[in-house]
Amino acid sequence: MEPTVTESYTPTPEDHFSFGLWTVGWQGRDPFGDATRAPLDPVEALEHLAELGAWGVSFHDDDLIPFGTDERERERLVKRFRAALDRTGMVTEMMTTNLFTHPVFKEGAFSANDRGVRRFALRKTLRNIDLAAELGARVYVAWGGREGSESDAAKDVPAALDRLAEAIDTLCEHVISRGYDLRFALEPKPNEPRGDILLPTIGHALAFIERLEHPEMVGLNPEVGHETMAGLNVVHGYAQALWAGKLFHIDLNGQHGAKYDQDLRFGAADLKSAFFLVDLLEHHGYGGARHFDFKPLRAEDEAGVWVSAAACMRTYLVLKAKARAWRADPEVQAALAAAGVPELSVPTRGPGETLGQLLADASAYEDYDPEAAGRRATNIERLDQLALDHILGVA
Ligand SMILES: [Mn+2]
Repeated sequence: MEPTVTESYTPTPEDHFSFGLWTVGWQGRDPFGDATRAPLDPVEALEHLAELGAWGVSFHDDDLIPFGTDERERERLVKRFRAALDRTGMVTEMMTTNLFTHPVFKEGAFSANDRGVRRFALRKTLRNIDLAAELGARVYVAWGGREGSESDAAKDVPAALDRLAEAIDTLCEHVISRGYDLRFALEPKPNEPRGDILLPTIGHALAFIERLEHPEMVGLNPEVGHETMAGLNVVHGYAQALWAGKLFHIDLNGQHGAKYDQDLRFGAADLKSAFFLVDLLEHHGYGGARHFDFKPLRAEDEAGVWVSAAACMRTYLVLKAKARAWRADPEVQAALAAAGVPELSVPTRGPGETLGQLLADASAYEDYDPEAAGRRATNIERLDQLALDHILGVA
């Protein structure tokens, strides 16, 4: 569709787009190759992202304050970053902890077999939560990159889950005791860097949260690529998190199927899934940041980094406009009705219908014709093709 005056696909802070400092700051180091780009100053990242129309950033402690930095230098770096936030009008909407890069975390952090490592990981996180509160972040993400194993012999998984729960409970206790306005979001991932990671999918994480001392303070930060790596339907996963009231934050990116974590720019891999994801988020009232966790291709130079960051936001806005047009199209509305989609919102039992009435309703069973119902039209193919037509711009 043609963009209107209000749909120029130019992002503004009202769109609530945010980026991890580690995304545009990724130097392209991978298991087989050295960095292809120079380090990026976090303040420079803020300035570039603000120019492009982003609203905020997120970061790991070590993205701003290198591991092992002394107290005086830490204060200087935070002060300088804070001044850049004020200058650019950008917000720190989310923060998280790097519990995966330093060799101390090689066997895990909150669920490491070594108790000293677990206590160190807790203290590193608690310290950064204080900074998150100071900078006004509202969400604190916990991605357990090293929480897992390659050997089932070397990890007592129920005990590891106990320790993981103990850690999240401790973080919640800290937030409550300090009176911070901060919620936690667990980020599921099936594997990489560990062979198998604990809480591998949205479903595992949702079940884990129910066992915590403060489940209301803990939600999810699902990532498009991570669910795709697990071979799962991204839209279904995000929808269930939303349905459970647990979609506290999101990571948007792109991934071609079940292979290494590609972190492609949003929409670059499965456009159809990206369309339905944006439709879900916009139509079902997701209120959090539209946060991108991607890696500009290693083959790109520094200019290419900003091209890819701008493209993430542009694609989201284009898909948002297309999703709106899809829902407003009378032909689509007729096709949705023909496929019975709106009927799913009608409860299966009638208003006030008792179990006895259901059991006594001959039309529901004794007189029901399952053979005829088995022959009914579902009209899914036509509806799905209409979605493709909208995505392709020929509707
Ligand atoms: Mn990823």
